[in-house]
Amino acid sequence: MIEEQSVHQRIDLSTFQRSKIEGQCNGDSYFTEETEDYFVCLVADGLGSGQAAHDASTRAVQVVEEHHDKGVETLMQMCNDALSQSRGAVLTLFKVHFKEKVLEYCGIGNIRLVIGLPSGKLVHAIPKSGFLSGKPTKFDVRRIEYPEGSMFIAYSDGVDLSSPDKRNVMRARSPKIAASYLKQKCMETVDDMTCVIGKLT
Ligand SMILES: [Mn+2]
Repeated sequence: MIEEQSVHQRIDLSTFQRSKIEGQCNGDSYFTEETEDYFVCLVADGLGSGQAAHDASTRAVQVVEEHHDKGVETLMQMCNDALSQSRGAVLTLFKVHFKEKVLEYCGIGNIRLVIGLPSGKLVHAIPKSGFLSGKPTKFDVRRIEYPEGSMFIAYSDGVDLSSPDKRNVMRARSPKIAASYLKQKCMETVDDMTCVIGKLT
């Protein structure tokens, strides 16, 4: 289990990852970065498992790491290009613009993104089905306005959350508390798992 906690200027963040088989390489990869103006997060799951899956998801991470100042749609296109001649990957990318209080997101395949508003309402980002491997694809970027205190959780398909689980996460006082709750829940590992939880302050 690999865990990280960090409090940036605007985002309180907690993440964890676990490989399907302890000690083996994880086919999931993620990346987060906060700048003065925005926060960007990518969660990618390489198709299959092992090294080839890891290589695919890492390619997407490298793109976002190097070019996170670009727009969501451009980054999706660049990730897609980077994934040609690879196993392919599913991924969700989102960018939070602090000044506008807008979250922009785009997803292909089975990476979940749920946003919990302070009112208790949950917004489920609906990803497009399929995966990226360099084939021409149109990307549908959505945006929502978020009030201060909203939370988000992005996770790969190794994590299985019920509706009560999601509500518990969003009601938690901090991402760290939410992550420790989920780690208990997700003891049974059927697939590589990655979970990124954040609070927008
Ligand atoms: Mn998976």
